[in-house]
Amino acid sequence: MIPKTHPRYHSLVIREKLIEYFEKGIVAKAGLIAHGRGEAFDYLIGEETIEPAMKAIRAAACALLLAKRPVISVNGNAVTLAGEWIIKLSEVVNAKIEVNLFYRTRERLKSIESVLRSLGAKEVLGIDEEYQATIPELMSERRRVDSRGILISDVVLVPLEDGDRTEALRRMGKTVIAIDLNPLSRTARAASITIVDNIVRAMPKLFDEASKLKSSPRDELLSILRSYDNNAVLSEVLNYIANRLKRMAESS
Ligand code: PTJ
Repeated sequence: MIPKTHPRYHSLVIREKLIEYFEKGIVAKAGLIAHGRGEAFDYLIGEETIEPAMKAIRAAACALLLAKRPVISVNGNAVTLAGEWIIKLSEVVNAKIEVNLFYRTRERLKSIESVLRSLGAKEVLGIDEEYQATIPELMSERRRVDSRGILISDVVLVPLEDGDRTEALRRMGKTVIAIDLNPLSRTARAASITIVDNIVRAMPKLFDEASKLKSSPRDELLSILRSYDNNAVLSEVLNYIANRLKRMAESS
């Protein structure tokens, strides 16, 4: 039991949940390592949603609302850290939910499906073998996609993705929205819109933004999306980190 007064209470609660879900077979072993990497980058941005991330969240909300066939791709870490927000967001932007795993086993697919269903998901793609298709040129298990979901999607939200698949999805002409705390990762660099923020903070904000923008005219959404520049936003993130560290170094 972690005392509420502990200065890192929230961070410790998240770690405990990941360990618990790892023991239940939902989070992959490498998911625990990935989280540690994410935490290190979260320290660098100050564990808050910074302005460049907010710009990306706004653009991502527009892309999802404008999409004809949006899909939210779900893995072990994403369902553990943001399961309920995945469902809420899918409802507001009318997106399909697809389980897509790097460390793919039948057991993990089924466990993640049952977590999503217990949180209220009505349809979960990526489970039924009958609809299995493959992404060309991709060797990892993540090449297996659902023919009703990612295969025919135009916009895909991929929290905690790997670089190879992000690049493969871009080559297929899809708009890829990544949530990744590491602004230097291949995923962050290859995505169309990169939200450099912790999934725990980014998903509720993405839901709020999509709910607010849902009634906006299409032209307004298009204009926000067209004026978005992912390379410029990634540069803003790096400048933010550099300036923050410089200020901290000067005051210590
Ligand atoms: O459940 P599976 O089998 O699909 O496996 C999932 C993992 C995460 C193990 C798999 O996708 C993987 O190996 O991912 P990577 O290549 O390690 O990339 C994960 C990225 O997510 C890294 O750049 C981390 O910095 C970042 N990250 C980790 N925790 C968070 C995060 N980004 C946002 N929020 C987090 N909480």
